[in-house]
Amino acid sequence: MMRIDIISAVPDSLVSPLNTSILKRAQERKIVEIVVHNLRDYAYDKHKQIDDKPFGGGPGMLLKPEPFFECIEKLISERKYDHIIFPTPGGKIYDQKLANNFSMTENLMIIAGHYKGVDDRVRERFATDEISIGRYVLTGGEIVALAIIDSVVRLIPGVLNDSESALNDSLMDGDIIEAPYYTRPAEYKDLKVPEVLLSGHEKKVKEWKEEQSKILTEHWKKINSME
Ligand code: 6GU
Repeated sequence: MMRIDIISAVPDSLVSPLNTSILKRAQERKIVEIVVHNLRDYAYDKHKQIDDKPFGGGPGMLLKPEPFFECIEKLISERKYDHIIFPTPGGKIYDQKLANNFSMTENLMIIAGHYKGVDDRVRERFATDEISIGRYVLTGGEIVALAIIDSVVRLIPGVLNDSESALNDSLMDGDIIEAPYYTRPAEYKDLKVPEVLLSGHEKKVKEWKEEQSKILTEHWKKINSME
C-alpha cells in the first residue's frame, strides 16, 4: 500500500477533501494510506509555539524549524521516503509527468508550509522536490498538497473503476485535450447535444471526437502560448 504523509499547521483544512469521493474510496480500498500530521503536536515548548518573527525584519510570521525537524526526523526514522515534496512558488511547475512519477512510488511526504512561511533550513535539509502548481500565489501549501495527492492517487491501479479510466484523460498521453461530453436531456433550454452523438453511428462518433479533440488541443496551445 502506498503511504502519503502531510505535515501542516492547519491540518483541519485537509480532512474533508481527503475523505471525500475517490480519495476516500482509495483509502477504504487500502490502496493508499494518507496520514496528516499537526505541526503543533511537535512543538515541545510549553506554549506550543510554531511561529516566530523573521530575522532581518519584514511583515508576517514564519513557521519555526524545530517542530518540522522533530516531525520529519521521526517519519524518516520509520520508513524510507521516495520523495519529500516541498510546495513553493519557486519550485518546478507541476505536471502530469511528475504525477505519473510520484504515483509509481511507495512513500511520499509533503511539507505544507506557508509562502514566506517556513524557516528555509527545513527546505534545505529535507526537500527532495520543490514544486509549484502554477504562476499565482496561494496562502499555503495545503491546496498544493491536495492537488498533488489527488492527481497521484487517481493514477494508482485499482483506484478508478473502468468507467472512470485514466487512460484517455485530457493531458494523459502527451498534451491532448479531450472532446466535450454530454448526457440527457438531448435538448435543454436552447442548448442541443451535437447530433452525431445521438446518431448511434460509432465510426462517425469516433471521428467527431478526434476532430473536436484536435480543435480543443490547438485552441489550448494557443491560449497558453505554446508552439
Ligand atoms: Cl507551491 N505555494 C504557494 N504558496 N502558492 C503557490 C504554489 C505554492 N504554487 C502556486 N502557487
